[in-house]
Amino acid sequence: MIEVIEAVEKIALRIRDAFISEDVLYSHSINATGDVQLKLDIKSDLIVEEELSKVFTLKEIISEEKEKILEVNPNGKYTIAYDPLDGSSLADVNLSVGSIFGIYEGGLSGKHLKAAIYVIYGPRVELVVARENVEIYKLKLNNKFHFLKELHLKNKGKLNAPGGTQQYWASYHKEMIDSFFKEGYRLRYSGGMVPDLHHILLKGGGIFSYPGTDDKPNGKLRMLFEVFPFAYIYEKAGGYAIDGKNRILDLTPKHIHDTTPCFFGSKYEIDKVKEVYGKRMKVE
Ligand code: P6P
Repeated sequence: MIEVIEAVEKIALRIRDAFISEDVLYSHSINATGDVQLKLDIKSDLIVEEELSKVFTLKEIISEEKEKILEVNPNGKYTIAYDPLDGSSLADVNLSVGSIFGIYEGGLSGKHLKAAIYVIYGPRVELVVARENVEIYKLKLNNKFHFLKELHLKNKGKLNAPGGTQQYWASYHKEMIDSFFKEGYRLRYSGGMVPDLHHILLKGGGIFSYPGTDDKPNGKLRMLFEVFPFAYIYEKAGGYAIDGKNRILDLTPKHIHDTTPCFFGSKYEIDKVKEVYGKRMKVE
């Protein structure tokens, strides 16, 4: 697994450099999920594919930007699913963005995840690696990542990151989000999954939600590249990740680009989601 982490470190340096050298204008191409691609999306995807293809323990790589699975080493052990530059449209307004990696062995359901990694490109470049623990590393001037600390979620937090198009939220979802604000939670939502979940992780607790809505009944965030890796990270940090009723890591996608509603957070907040959504599941 160390060879995968070392490849991600190389990827992080090359994408960081691309932010400085490349323009961020839109290209004329569409990705596998139907998103218009930024030139940085395409450049980042090429960088990731190039670096991961050299890793002998990787059998296949699956990109959020590509329709199909790519076999890179027939004798490899792992499959890696990645979002090369999540929230890339935020890059052209100079907000933080990230790269997300899920490393799977023996299948592509939540239970097959063996590690999860993300890189956040902000005022600092930081790397978070979840195996048995969750560790954060900071990029120093010598272009090396230095271990900072382990990350842990407390029982309850103060941050509320409510995703999704509010006009399409179910009434009970809106009431739940408002109830957190009435308890004094602070709104912290940038529109970037990596910085928004990184924020809650580093502050030790809170809730990030991207529910099913009238316009997106299965949510927006992709299971393999985004939701499973962060569910793994949050659980290893002592938190929880559910789809409203089920544990995220108990789910299995039917297609590699499947999405799911998702709630990530500490115990107090996720228990509230279970209470509100559990009632709805009974009613419906
Ligand atoms: P919305 C970015 O496009 C992204 O995929 C995630 O990084 C982010 O959490 C979500 O979409 C934001 O979606 O609908 O709130 O703009």
